[in-house]
Amino acid sequence: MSKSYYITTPIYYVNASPHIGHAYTTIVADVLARYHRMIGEKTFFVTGTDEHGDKIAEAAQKAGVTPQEYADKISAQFRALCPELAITNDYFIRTTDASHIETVRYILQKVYDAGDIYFGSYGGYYCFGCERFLTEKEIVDGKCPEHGREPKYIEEKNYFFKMSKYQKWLIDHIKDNLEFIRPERYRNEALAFLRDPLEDLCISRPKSRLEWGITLPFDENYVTYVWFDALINYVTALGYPDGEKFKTFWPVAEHLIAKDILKPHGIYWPTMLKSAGIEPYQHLNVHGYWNSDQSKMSKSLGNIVRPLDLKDKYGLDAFRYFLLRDMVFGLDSNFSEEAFVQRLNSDLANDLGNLVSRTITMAVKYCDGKVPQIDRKKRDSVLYDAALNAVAEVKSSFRGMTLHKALIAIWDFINVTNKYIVENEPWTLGKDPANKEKLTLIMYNLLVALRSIAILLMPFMPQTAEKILRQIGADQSDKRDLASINKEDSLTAGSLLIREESLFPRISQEKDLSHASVKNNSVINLKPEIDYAEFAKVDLRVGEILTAEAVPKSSKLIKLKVDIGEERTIVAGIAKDYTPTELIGKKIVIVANLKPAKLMGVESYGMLLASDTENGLTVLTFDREPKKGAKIR
Ligand code: ME8
Repeated sequence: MSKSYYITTPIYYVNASPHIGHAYTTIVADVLARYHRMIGEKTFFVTGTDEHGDKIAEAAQKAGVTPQEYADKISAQFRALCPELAITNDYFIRTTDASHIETVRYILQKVYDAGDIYFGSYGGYYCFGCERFLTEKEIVDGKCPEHGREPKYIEEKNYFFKMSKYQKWLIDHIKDNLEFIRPERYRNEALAFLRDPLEDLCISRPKSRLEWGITLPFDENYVTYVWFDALINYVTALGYPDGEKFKTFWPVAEHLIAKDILKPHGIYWPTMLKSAGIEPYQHLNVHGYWNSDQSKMSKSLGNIVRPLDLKDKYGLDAFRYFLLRDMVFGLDSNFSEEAFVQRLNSDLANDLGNLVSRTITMAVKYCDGKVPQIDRKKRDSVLYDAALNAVAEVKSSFRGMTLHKALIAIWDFINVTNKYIVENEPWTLGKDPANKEKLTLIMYNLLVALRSIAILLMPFMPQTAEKILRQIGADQSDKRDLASINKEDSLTAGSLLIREESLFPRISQEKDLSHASVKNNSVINLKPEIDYAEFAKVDLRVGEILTAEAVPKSSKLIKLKVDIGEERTIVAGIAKDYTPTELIGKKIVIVANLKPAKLMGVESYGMLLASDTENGLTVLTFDREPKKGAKIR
């Protein structure tokens, strides 16, 4: 029997439109689903929307419509995003679906009958952003750190789930199954949380305060707490309790979330499942945040990047590639359109796009526009080995949820293939008819390599993979899976090669994309006033540049080692204005407490200050010798 695979995304709140954070999780889930289908596993992929609770009721009220009307509208936006991003979900769930309401009530009754729900009174600080009561430890400076809002003290009679009863079981389960919550940093975070006694979970809201929810099966006056409702979607989607799908897919359930919702998924959900007599899910896969200007993207901060804008501007596969390549799964990443364009130009237009276009152009020219017939015994080995290495790396990256490494491995293979062209110089061989056999063999090997690259790219960049396969004359009956890579019959001699337009046109970087600077402007565009306390939060230091080197493949970035009393790596966008050598020894100004950010794969721990001149940038320095590491006031 073939293996099965079940992948879920969070179901998104319908209080705001999708942004790249949502798009990222859904795209990662899609890559996983496509990969597992490709390796022959029976796959089920679910995404959807979370539609009950205070947040939605509040947003609907503001918009002057009913919660249902509001939910219908925003849920439709999330649903429409799926085909736009080539998402191959098998099911789209809404928590307002009748089947879901029925399942939630069924599970509540089961947990109630097991004696795990009681009626009591509770007073605590409630964050409407998190839709949950916060513990004292979670409140920082009187506010919820996630939403920057003061939680509200609420005291009322409610139903409680005996979560505390399952604390020991959960700790043991997490410790016995080291991959249950991954990567490791999030397992440790969950275990750290479980070091304190677990409080019982308030799972109801009185209808007198909130009506927009699922009525409790055992008390008409209460609706279900939104998290208790939402988490259950993962089993509703499989037809729990009776569905055949539940039997097949629940034992292999993989949840995918960002770190914001680790607690409900890592603590509430497993204990709920345990109480309801359902086995725990297999893995909780947790990724970091896409930040914008170093803070989490959120509607309230107004730093949202809309996925469809980027897709429309640069193309879907470029967008998918950038998100998957630039985020190390588990860590935060800072979104910058400039870094996006750099990747598009270097990895996609230069490395991949050029490889495909020159290979097809040469193959059309030297092989009469068809896949050539060759003597199988003479098949070359360099590219075949490189393909097998890439396959092994890709497989291990999928096992370990390190998708960026899979892309690095595919690009290593692309680069080996580009090198093969340079070393073999088909254009020189083509000048002498005596080289015909050798040239044909080289072109054949290159076409096989293009096929392998296309197959490896299929989960990540499905449209690009399809375009490459079409150009090398592979028809739909071609068995497109990892096992077919390098196989002798993977190309059909005589198939017509089709030269198409370039896969990724280069984007001009003349216009500075990320730093809109105001020059020669009669009105100075000042930012809003801040008080001294806010300014004092910025830790400015004197730093001495110890080493400087260009960041590979980047025309703008330089990696610096700077001494500010301790050694720091800082990546600065000044390569157009300074050579690395002229920077060494300079005393500069550093923002020392900026959150680390990754630029072209290099982690940067701070930022240097610079300003515009008529012809580029100038780095801020001093007119008297400053003390290294000194504070700037
Ligand atoms: O929490 N970076 O819904 P939600 C990366 N309804 N991913 C991000 C992100 C960012 N800046 N912002 C959002 C909810 N996400 C609940 C879930 S599940 C039973 C209920 C992604 O609309 C990421 O996957 O706030 C995160 O966990 C999720 O959207 C939160 O979506």
